[in-house]
Amino acid sequence: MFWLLHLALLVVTWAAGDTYLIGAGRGDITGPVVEVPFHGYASLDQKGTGLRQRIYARSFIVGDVNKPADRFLYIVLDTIAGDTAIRRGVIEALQSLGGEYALYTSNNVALVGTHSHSGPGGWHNYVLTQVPALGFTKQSYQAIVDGTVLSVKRAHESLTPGTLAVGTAKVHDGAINRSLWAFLANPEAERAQYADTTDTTMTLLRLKRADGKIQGILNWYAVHGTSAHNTNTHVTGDNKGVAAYLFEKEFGASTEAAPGFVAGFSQSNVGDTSPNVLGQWCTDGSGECSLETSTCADGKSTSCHGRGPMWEKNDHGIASAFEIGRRQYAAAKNIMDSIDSGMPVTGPSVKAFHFFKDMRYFSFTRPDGTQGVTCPAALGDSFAAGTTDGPGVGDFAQTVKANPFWKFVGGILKTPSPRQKACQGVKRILLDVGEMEAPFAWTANIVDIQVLRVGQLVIIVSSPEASTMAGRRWRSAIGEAAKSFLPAGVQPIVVLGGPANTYTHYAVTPEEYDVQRYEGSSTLYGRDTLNAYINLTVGAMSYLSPAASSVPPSGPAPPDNRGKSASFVTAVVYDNAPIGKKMGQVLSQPLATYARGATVKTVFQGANPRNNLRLEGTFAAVEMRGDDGSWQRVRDDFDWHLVYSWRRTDVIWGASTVQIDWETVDNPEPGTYRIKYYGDQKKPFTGSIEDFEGTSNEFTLT
Ligand SMILES: *[C@@H]1O[C@H](CO)[C@@H](O)[C@H](O)[C@H]1NC(C)=O
Ligand SMILES: CC(=O)N[C@H]1CO[C@H](CO)[C@@H](O)[C@@H]1O
Repeated sequence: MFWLLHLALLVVTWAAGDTYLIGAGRGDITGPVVEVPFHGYASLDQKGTGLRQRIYARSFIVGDVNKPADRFLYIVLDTIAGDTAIRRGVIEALQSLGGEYALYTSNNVALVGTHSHSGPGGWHNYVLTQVPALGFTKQSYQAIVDGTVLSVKRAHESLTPGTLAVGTAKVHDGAINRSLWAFLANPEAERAQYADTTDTTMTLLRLKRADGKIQGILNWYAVHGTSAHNTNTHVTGDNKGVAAYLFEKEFGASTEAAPGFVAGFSQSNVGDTSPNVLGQWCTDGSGECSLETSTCADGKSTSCHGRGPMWEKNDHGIASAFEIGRRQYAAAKNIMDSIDSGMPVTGPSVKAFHFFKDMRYFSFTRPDGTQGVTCPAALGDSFAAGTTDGPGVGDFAQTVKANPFWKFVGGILKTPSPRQKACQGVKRILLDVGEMEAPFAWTANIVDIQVLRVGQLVIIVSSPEASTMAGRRWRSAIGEAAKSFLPAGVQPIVVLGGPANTYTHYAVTPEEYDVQRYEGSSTLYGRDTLNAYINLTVGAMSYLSPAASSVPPSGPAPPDNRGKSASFVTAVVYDNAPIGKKMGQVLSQPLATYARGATVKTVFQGANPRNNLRLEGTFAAVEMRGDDGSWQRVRDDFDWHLVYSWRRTDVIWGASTVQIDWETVDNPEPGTYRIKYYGDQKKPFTGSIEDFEGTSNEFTLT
């Protein structure tokens, strides 16, 4: 009798929506914005020269009100990807805080990159990704770890009972498929099930507190963070950074939003998507690039470039990044308008599982019953060609002489073993990274396997950049498995977030692998990579069932390479103002009057911003004069349209300038304004750091 009643209650709960513990928080992770190579395109020339937009960690916590230890922490980082070094650093820091922070463990923490290609590099665990970053830059690493931990603290402190709802919208103009030739290799019957060649659905989760305020939103949509080109040298979160900025700025100021409202725009099955929605064109004037190989008249891919919606601006892709970000922001706003009639998240329990798996010769049973096997990591020769969004890490040969990091790693290129060659099948191995251990591991052979669940929402946490079709197959397999423990009639909602936890390049379908375009060539563990991820995640789904009371064995720990590397980024020696000039002095004043829409330009005597990252603070600000004559800050480094640029003008003397540009296209009120610059000088001889500021003349905006 009792159990019948219990069952009835359970059914009611599933139907009516449930209360969970919810929390969200944001932290600044902006590392050194100058002189450090950006991570993404792997172009050594792409070293930072300034900041367009601070980058952030955004943390979301969902827990079971009845069993608060059952929770997960989903972190969205404005970085290229999640990473083993960062994840270790964050979990260690949370564990050392003790108390309830000990609840955040490797089992339930997911670290997901937005895949922006415009942030400082040098924080990775493995050699391969350190090469274009000139090694391991502690300052870069620490900024991300510290800012992430702060975002978790804020999310944790905001924890309160609340509800979750899911809504969706189509974003047709946010991405195109950049590897259509490979996509077309998938079976026709399978392709016929879908209208589009990339996933056009944005899925949004709203976290609403019991007091009616909205603590945050978290959504998933697949589009590469490559709107800004490999010639952009200002730090930004690319298109997803724009979307989050627009959403937080507008919605965060509304009465509906709780204090500390956070908007997370998470990446999804990003593999073969491009934000360059106007297609791929040859810069030599020969029209569109070839479908099959993305090459131009000269037979090479170097002059083939994707075009963003604002490509004609010729501004390193900045306006296109804004536009692709705006489209995602607009979709998220649309979902919010009707989410109360959307899908409430229902059902008892919050569960998570994570374990490590060594992918070297892992044999398993494929969905069709045949045997599959994965291989040590390797990159094929199409990897060197890069993509139409920009060259990959692959211009290795060109960087051998120029890059001092090569002397450190020895430049050893290994000949693959016969077993490895056979295992990788059609892939023509260029870099046998999974068999290279000198001076330490070149890339991950041990991967993260993780899935999270709250109610009927299931989140696959994907280390690789899954291609469109790979993501579809993976989600559908996980959805089928989830049905075994969801009540009859409750449809699972399955999303995929990545690249997460450790970067393992790509995962394409076996059919796409056979085509060996860039994404297939970068599918590290061979033709069965995707099937292996599906086998491992589906095989562990019982840990997500409401009845589950244990977590899987953690598996072999990946190597900790944080102490093993070196940095070849030169330290700041000192800063000096030229004789007769002062730090912060204005060298070029703004005009007296501007019409709104114009760009206000001010140049200051400056110092190297690496002396103090000013995390949670600002290098640049705009102040507006109030009626009482007092000055109020109205813009800072958070704002996309306030741009900070640093330039070394005298290397020997240590002199530099800072230019602050305010693009007044961001709806300012007419009035009287001034520009502020905040800097930190490294003093000659003593090496001590001293802060200073600069203030421009007033100007009028009409
Ligand atoms: C994964 O492969 C193993 C080993 O062959 C097999 O026992 C298991 O059933 C497979 N799991 C799934 C979910 O297919
Ligand atoms: C439906 C769709 O988005 N198709 C596009 C896929 O990408 C190619 C270019 O790579 C476009 O030409 C298609 O229009």
